[in-house]
Amino acid sequence: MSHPAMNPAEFEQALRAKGAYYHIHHPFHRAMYAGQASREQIQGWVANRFYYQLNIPLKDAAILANCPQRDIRREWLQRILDHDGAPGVATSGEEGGIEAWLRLAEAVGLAREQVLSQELVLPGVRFAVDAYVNFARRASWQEAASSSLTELFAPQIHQSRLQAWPQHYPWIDASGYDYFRKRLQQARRDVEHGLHITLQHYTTYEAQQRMLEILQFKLDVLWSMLDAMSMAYELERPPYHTVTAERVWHRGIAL
Ligand code: AHQ
Repeated sequence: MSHPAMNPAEFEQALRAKGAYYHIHHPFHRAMYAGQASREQIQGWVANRFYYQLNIPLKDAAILANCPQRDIRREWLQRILDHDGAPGVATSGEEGGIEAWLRLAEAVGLAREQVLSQELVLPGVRFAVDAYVNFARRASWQEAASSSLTELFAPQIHQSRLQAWPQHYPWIDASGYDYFRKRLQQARRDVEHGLHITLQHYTTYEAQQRMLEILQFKLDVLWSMLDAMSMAYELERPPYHTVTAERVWHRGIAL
């Protein structure tokens, strides 16, 4: 039995209702906002989230590669510049989100080199992020564009960090908060564009259900990243903890 399609307002409402599952509600995030996170937990979160930030431009480049529409590409391109920084821009503050995240890493007491080495990235985080990038490579550009709409809920999460962290974690250098401040308006602009594409593209009930399934997949990506961090940094069950007390990653030959 086929259902009538939701109208744009109903469809947007259904998308926003998924906010109930946003990772702002994850215990790891709740502990962070409540000031209960240790220095190691915050450092672990920053080092692991770096892998997500690093991969956003690859995900967005996959969307560009799959999109034949110039007008969409010229808007979507901004997302890559937001993270990688505009070419040839040396002025401070314009080096992009990945550089700003490295400043956040230094602000929480991590060394840039260690974060860039990805040695702290947990397998579960890597798998979740890689699943997101590989989805974007394989899916239609519209489906991949829609999967970014977890950012409908992102301004609130950035705002909550800007409010909670300075009071709970005075040991974090305030220069590290530039990233969250920048994302406040970038996320709002991205959502406007992503929502426009999404509300236009999915015009049958079945297609709309498919999109809600895609949004749930992305919510699962974000939630499971924090599950891996909870195992390692809260439950003291990092990968291979029954075998060794050492952190395990293949060191390979020093190139
Ligand atoms: O910093 C974030 C970011 O740059 C992006 C890009 C966007 C996407 O394309 O999927 N999603 C996203 C998100 C960022 N920050 C997360 C956070 O909790 O700080 C939230 C995340 C998202 O909501 O998808």
